[in-house]
This record gives sequence, C-alpha cells and structure tokens, in this order.
Amino acid sequence: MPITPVVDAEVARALAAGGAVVALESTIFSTLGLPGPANREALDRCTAAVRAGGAVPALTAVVDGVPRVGVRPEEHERICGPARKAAERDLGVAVATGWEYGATTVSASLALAHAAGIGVFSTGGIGGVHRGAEVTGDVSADLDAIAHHPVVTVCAGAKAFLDLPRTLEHLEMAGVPVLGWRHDWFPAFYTRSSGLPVPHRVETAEAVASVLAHRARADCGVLLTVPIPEGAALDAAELDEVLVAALGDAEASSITGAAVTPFVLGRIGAATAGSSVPANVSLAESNCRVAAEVAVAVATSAGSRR
Ligand code: PSU
Ligand code: MN
Repeated sequence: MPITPVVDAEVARALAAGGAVVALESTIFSTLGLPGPANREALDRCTAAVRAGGAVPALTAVVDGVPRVGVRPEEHERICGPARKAAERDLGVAVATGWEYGATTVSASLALAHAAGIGVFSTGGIGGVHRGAEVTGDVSADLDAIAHHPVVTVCAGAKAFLDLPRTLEHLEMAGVPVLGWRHDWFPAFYTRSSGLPVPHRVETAEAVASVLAHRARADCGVLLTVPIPEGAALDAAELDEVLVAALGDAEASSITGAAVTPFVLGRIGAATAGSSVPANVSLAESNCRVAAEVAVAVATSAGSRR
C-alpha cells in the first residue's frame, strides 16, 4: 500500500458525503514559496476563496512525520513558517525520518490528494522543464505527478524562468490534457500569456469535470490553466530582465537540484519586492476560486453517475 495520509475530520466528512473538496499545497505558503506576512495572507485568502465557492479546502503537508490532508487553522502559523521542501519522492523519507515540517510541492500534494480521494487541486504555478534542461536534466517532478494522479491541477501556468515550450512538450508526451480557462494562451504566472497557445480552451467547470471523467488513462490528471486576473498582471519585459538575472545568480552560486526553484523565487521576490508578491497572492486566490467551481462540478457529475 502506498502512503496513507491522515485526513482531517471536516475533509473526510465532505468526501464521504460526495461534497466538493479542493486540495492545496503547502510549499507556496511556507517561507520557501512566499515571504511573511504575505504567505499568511495568501493562505487565508485561498482557503476563504475555496469556501466561498462551496468547497472544503484540504491543505496538504507533513507535520511531525505525519502526512496530512486538511490542516486545522490553529496549525496555519506553522504552515507559514520555515520548512523542508517535500516533493512526491520525499514523502516516504519525511515520514520514515520524522520531518518536523515537510512543505508539499505540487507533486507531493497530488500524491496525497489522490490517496485521499480528492479530484481537484489548486496551486500558484507548477514546476516544469528548466531552461538548460538539455544539459542539467532538471525537469520538475510536478509534470510526471500531474500525469499519474487522476486530479485536476488548477494553476496560472508556470513562471517564465522555466522553459515553457519544453514544459508544454513534456506534458504532451506524458499524455496530460492542458486546458485554458476562458483563454487561448498558456499563461506565464505573472503575465496572462506566454505567447504559446494552450491546446484546448474551456468555458465551464462542467467541461473540465467532463474531461477528467472521460480521461483516456485511469491514472492521468488534467492541467487547467487560469491567467492571472487582468488588474494584477505584471509587465512582461521588466520581468524578463529580473528572471534572466535571477537565473544567472543561481548558476554563479552553483545552485542545483531542488534548491533551484526556491532560490530563483527568492531572487525574483527581492528584485520586484512591491509588485510580484501581491500578484502571486492574487493569482493563487483566483485559482482557488476557479478550483472550487470545478470541485463542485466534479462532485455533481460523480453524484449523477452513482
Ligand atoms: N513555482 C512558483 N512558486 C512555488 C513553486 C513553484 O511560482 O512555490 C513550488 C511549488 O511547490 C512547485 C515546486 O511544486 O516549487 C517545484 O519545485 P521544483 O522546480 O524543484 O520541482
Ligand atoms: Mn528540479
């Protein structure tokens, strides 16, 4: 048997009743993802957006060596603190060696959500194929996790410090349907379009639920991309300079492996202090709003098939 998370009582009740549930990752809310106090604001606004949409939020994390799906508000302060980054492959290690706080990435969150029977997951941006991956081989485990858990991942695309064309190619190779929420372009996190067309545009949550229900492989997920809200988007040209500088710093500092993404995120945050953090919070909240709608549609369609 693979990992069995401890599911919070409210989440378990919702699942047993066939209700709508949205899983959330914890890396974005830890200091690895966003600086304080914005990370706490992000967590509060994300969980509120899920609830306002009629779904129950299920925050995933490893706390005191226990894999969890659904973390109580009393524990949120800890979630917003320092953490060890836990990808899917780290979950077993985090449990076996009793990590105090393993903040789940997209891949780990999908594994825990799937194990708990949750069909919808919301995040900020996914990891992808890194620039220079043809040499370093650095491809986020997020991509294969999306391809191997039957869960809808709702995201604002991926940050432009990644190689977005190759990220889309990888998702195609892995058999993942990539959808654009009322939008024709693959979003680039802080900006609404990467300039790359999204393979399929969808207009409704019911359509997304139907794509999941009719997936070609039992173990395959769906990627739903939602562009950052108009008013919150940043200037693409300015951002590009910051991204290039951040990547140069990472290389000069010999940062590799799992440390690359948090390092680059930190540099982008520092270089764009005032603007990137509110943009990040706003897109995370917007994704949660859409994810709640999708979770309601998934629950309704599962109910009618019962
Ligand atoms: N991109 C962001 N913010 C984040 C992450 C990515 O804009 O917080 C985090 C997510 O948890 C994602 C992880 O799953 O980084 C990917 O890390 P890596 O590139 O090491 O696979
Ligand atoms: Mn990596």
